[in-house]
Amino acid sequence: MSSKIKVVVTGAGGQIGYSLIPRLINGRTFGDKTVDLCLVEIPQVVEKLKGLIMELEDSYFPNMGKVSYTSNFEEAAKDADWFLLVGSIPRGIVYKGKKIEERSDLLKINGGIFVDQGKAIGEFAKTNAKILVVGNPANTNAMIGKKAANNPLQTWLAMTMLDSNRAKSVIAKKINTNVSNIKNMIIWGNHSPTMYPDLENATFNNNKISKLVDDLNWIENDFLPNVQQRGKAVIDARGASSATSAAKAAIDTIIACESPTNEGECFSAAIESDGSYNVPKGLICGFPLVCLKDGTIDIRRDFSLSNYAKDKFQVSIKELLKEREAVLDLIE
Ligand code: NAX
Repeated sequence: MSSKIKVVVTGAGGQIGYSLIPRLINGRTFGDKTVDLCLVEIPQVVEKLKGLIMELEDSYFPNMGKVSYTSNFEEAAKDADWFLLVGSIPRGIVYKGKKIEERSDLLKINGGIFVDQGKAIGEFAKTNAKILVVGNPANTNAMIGKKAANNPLQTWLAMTMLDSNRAKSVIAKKINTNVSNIKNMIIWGNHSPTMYPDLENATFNNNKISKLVDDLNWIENDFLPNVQQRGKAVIDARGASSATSAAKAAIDTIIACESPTNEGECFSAAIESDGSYNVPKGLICGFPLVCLKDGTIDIRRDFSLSNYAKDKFQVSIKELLKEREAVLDLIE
């Protein structure tokens, strides 16, 4: 085995955590590296992680390194290379007697967590640490965390890979092919129902999908709502939010960030805007991303957007600006 990596997972006792954590040490996600895991939970839940650790030990993972658990995030953050910030209150559960359905409620409850976690990551993690925020509202949580970390060499991302994978699945069914043949499925904007899944720039065997599916009625009334509302559809169907697909998407994001992107391709995640595509600077926004040869994650800036796409993207940018407005006290 070539080297070691330390990965911190918050919300480790939750649904996504249960599906995600074993895949971090399966010898594929981080190649042949030995993976030290630090699992983080709130004090009321943290002791239950002993059971998960027993299961990991019983699962025969040759790449598993040291596994620890804690409710002290600062302790967890020390010298970590990767953070999967999953821990937060999901939509749909009852919190302090109230059912949490609105993003505005999620913003207030979860935003505070990311100030403290951001500070600890900025101070104690590796300088080149990568941080993937999964807990919702993921984009704004990542913006709050990045601001608090104040460490420009660390890479903060919010997850939109699940939306990209969902969109690939819908297109693959429509054109009757395997999901692996669909590339460059960009999710622009926020991980929320305002996101814009970009069918115009997606490709199938190097051909634009838009040439195969030239059906604006289907795009507008089927494809977009299907992808944008899929999270809610899963909650309605199973009584709980997406877990195994979310875990797989987090793994796909890590893999995309761990090795250089193939020429002509890109992957989906939200990253801090530098003004590319006229997105206001500082927002954490869904873009087409590439992993460069030195491991840097960068925005791919050579896609063009039709007026139709720009209008859709604007709706999501406006929502991100509104979310930023709502948490100004946490980022000043
Ligand atoms: P669960 O409620 O099953 O698990 C969340 C866990 O986080 C709980 O065990 C809780 O004790 C823990 N937690 C809460 N605050 C914490 C803190 N400050 N430090 C450490 N742990 C903490 O939810 P789950 O289904 O696993 O979903 C987790 C989050 O992912 C939710 O916010 C959910 O909305 C979000 N999602 C994001 C997706 C994305 O694509 N970005 C898709 C799936 C999912 O909806």
